[in-house]
Formats: sequence, structure tokens, C-alpha cells
Amino acid sequence: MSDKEEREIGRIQELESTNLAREEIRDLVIETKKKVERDNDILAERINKEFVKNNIKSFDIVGSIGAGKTALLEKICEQISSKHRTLVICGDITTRVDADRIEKHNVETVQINTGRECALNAYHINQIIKNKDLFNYDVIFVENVGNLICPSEFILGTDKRITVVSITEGEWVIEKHPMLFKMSDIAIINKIDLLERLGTDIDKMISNAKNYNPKIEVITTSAKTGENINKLIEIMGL
Ligand SMILES: Nc1nc2c(ncn2[C@@H]2O[C@H](COP(=O)(O)OP(=O)(O)OP(=O)(O)O)[C@@H](O)[C@H]2O)c(=O)[nH]1
Ligand SMILES: [Mg+2]
Repeated sequence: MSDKEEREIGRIQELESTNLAREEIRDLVIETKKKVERDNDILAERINKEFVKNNIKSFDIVGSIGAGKTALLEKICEQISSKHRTLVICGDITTRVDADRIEKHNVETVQINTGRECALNAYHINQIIKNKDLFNYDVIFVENVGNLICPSEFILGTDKRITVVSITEGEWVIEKHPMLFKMSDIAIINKIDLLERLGTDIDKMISNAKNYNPKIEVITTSAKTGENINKLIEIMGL
């Protein structure tokens, strides 16, 4: 690739949309993006083999900003930390707020700051686990960057993907973001303690998730009151 082309690609990536690429390099941009995704998938497969070899159950938790991913992880870790040796990898643009919150529940945490990137990828996970003795863990959680779009481009090598939304985002949130629900094993509709005030149509949200992915397990929770957290832990097989 020439310097000029590399500069062009850098510029396009800045714009974060292949649709805005100039006609003459559009194919190259798309091909590069596909290659990155292919390489990511190969690495994710290798990561999963490592997890399986070490008898680790692994979960990637994705979802909208503020839906309650960290709050749910706090509740889950509170319950399981005495039983399972747990590592939580948190992804955020900046700060280690989430890792600090979760660490209080007696589990090990690692915070990854992605800078401008709106999702974790398998390379981030590999960087962490290559420095860890996986023999020391029974469960690994990854909390992805809060975003309902970008994480669909990168799998991370976990056994299961869990997508979290909350009723404060409106009953259309699942309908508007099909991709993550299509590729998830569990969908969590959180903040049900607020239902009386908001009147969100939860049945519609459940049926939208099921329509996109008939195999998906849908569970409603409150990380605030703890409602259905034990049921969630059971569904996760922990
Ligand atoms: N009422 C209510 N509030 C909740 C619930 N879960 C989380 N919250 C609140 O929602 C806010 C966001 O929760 P977080 O756990 O930080 O959400 P998150 O998905 O981890 O957010 P990001 O990591 O920033 O994407 C906090 O103020 C939580 O206390 C819930 O079930 N009910
Ligand atoms: Mg969080």
C-alpha cells in the first residue's frame, strides 16, 4: 500500500464510515476492513480455545451506555465471588471507574481504555490474557464499551455474548438495534424497578428480541433491587 493510500485510509477511518470513502479507494477500504474482521475472528477462536482448555466460562457483556452493565456485574460478582475465581475485563474510552466499582466485590479486574475506539476487539483481550495464568480463573467476564452498534463488528472469543438494554431507553431500542440481538445468547432488559413510572412496553421488547433471534434467552432484571439476578446467574450456568 502506498503512503498516499495509507493516509487516505487513515482519513477515512477518522470519518468512521466507509460510505464516505472516495470512489477510487472504496473497494480497498472495504477489503481492509474485512481483513481486520477476519483476523479478529481467527484470534477470537484461539482465545476461546484457551478458555475452554482451562475450563473457564466466559461472557462478553455488551449494551447501551448506562444500561446497567457494571451494576449487573457488581450484583453477579457479589453472589459468585466466593464460589468462582473471577476475572472481569472492563472496556471504556477512558477512566477505570467501572473496574474500581466491580473490584469492591472481591474479584480481580483489569480496565482497558480504548481511547477513540467504540468497542473492544479480540486483540485487546489477547493482550490481557497473554500475561495471565488462566489456570487461576473459573469465570471471565468482559464488559464491553457502552454501545449498541460497534461491538457487533468484533467477537471476543467468549463462550456467550449478553446484550443489556434498559427500559429507560424506550420500547423501540431492541427493534432499532437488531445486530447485537441476532448474535447474542442472552438479552437482559434492566431497570424494571422503574416500570411503574415509565410504563415501557416490555412485552414488545421481549418479542422484538425473540423475533430477531428465536434462540435468545430474554430476562428482565433490576440491578437496583436485585430482582431476577439469581435467575440470571442460573441462566448463565454459574
Ligand atoms: N433504577 C435503576 N438504576 C439502575 C439499574 N441498573 C443500573 N442503574 C443505574 O444506572 C446508571 C448506569 O449504570 P451502570 O452500571 O454504570 O451502566 P453501564 O451500562 O455499565 O454504563 P457504561 O459502562 O457507561 O456504558 C447508574 O446510575 C446505576 O446506578 C437498575 O436496575 N435500576
Ligand atoms: Mg459500565
